[in-house]
Amino acid sequence: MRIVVPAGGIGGARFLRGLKAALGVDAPTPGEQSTDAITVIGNTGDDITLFGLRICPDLDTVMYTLGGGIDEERGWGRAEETFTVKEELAAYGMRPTWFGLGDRDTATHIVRAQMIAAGYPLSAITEALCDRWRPGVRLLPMTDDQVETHVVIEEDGKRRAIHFQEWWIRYRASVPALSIVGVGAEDAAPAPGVLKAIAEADLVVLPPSNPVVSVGSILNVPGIREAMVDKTVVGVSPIIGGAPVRGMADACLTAIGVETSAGAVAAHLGADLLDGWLVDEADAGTEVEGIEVRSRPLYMSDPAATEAIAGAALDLGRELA
Ligand code: GDP
Ligand code: FO1
Ligand code: CA
Repeated sequence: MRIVVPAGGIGGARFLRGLKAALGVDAPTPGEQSTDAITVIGNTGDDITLFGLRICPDLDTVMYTLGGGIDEERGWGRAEETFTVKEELAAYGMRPTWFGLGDRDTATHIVRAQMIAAGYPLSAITEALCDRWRPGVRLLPMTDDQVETHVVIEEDGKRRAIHFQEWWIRYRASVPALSIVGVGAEDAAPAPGVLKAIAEADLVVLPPSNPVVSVGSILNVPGIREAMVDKTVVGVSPIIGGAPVRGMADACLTAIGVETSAGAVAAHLGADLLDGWLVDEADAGTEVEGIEVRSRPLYMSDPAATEAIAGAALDLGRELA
């Protein structure tokens, strides 16, 4: 069975671990995992250039999580991380100081910077980085073109757009987002392999990723949503009991005029796209016209619970295919 998963960072990556387990794609020896079963279309809207380095938080979160290099507690960046480079940059007066640039993580960014300078597209760079991490999935960026999510805020009566990372990390999304813009999205093309993977997929599974700045950014790349509409698509709600489990999806949904509820997110994704939608038990009774909604526990509290959620998504997908 071939599955395509458009994924953001932490929510996407954790779900993918469960999906790999549910599909049994983990071989006994690391490095011999089959990468045929799951193609991940990674969100690159969070990407930012800092200190001359192109940083791709969601691609790296998926790569490190599935490759065993993630800091489990934080959910982003490398395990056993130190921040000496960050401190030294600050000592030079380099800005910004709010971004947690880890020393181990910096090696990844240097490899990426060197390959960008040599003319390689992000898709080739991601493949090269995955040669080390062996995530057990095929990880494709949504696009090789530069797309950046910016957030329009109001300050002293004036509107200005800041990078999504600044809005989230520096302001913790406490400044209301008036709108969220995917700068460059209209002119972006799906990365090589993305449309083919969708065309050949038996099932598209939307993980519990941020519906606006993760899944939304991926679906906004011209051609991707359109290609998925023809497939069986099932999704897992990132909203439980009217709130995100973590992160700022509520602030993002408010910015685009969508209520923070499992049902409203499904309706926003659209009945033309979504065939099935898993909501938490807390949201049992949710109905969305044209979409088959099922309720079950959706907290990815441990590997077994996460595998069971992924298994339920697969079951629903098989049933609706
Ligand atoms: P990010 O890029 O790191 O923000 O991660 P994603 O976009 O992939 O996922 C973020 C979303 O994951 C948030 O909206 C959370 O509500 C959701 N999420 C996190 N943990 C869980 C969980 O255990 N269950 C569910 N259903 N959603 C979760
Ligand atoms: N998240 C933070 O809250 N603070 C940080 O300093 C931070 C640094 C960082 C560095 C590399 C990386 O891959 C991710 C990083 N994140 C950090 C996570 C990231 O900003 C967000 O969680 C996602 O982009 C939100 O979708
Ligand atoms: Ca993200």
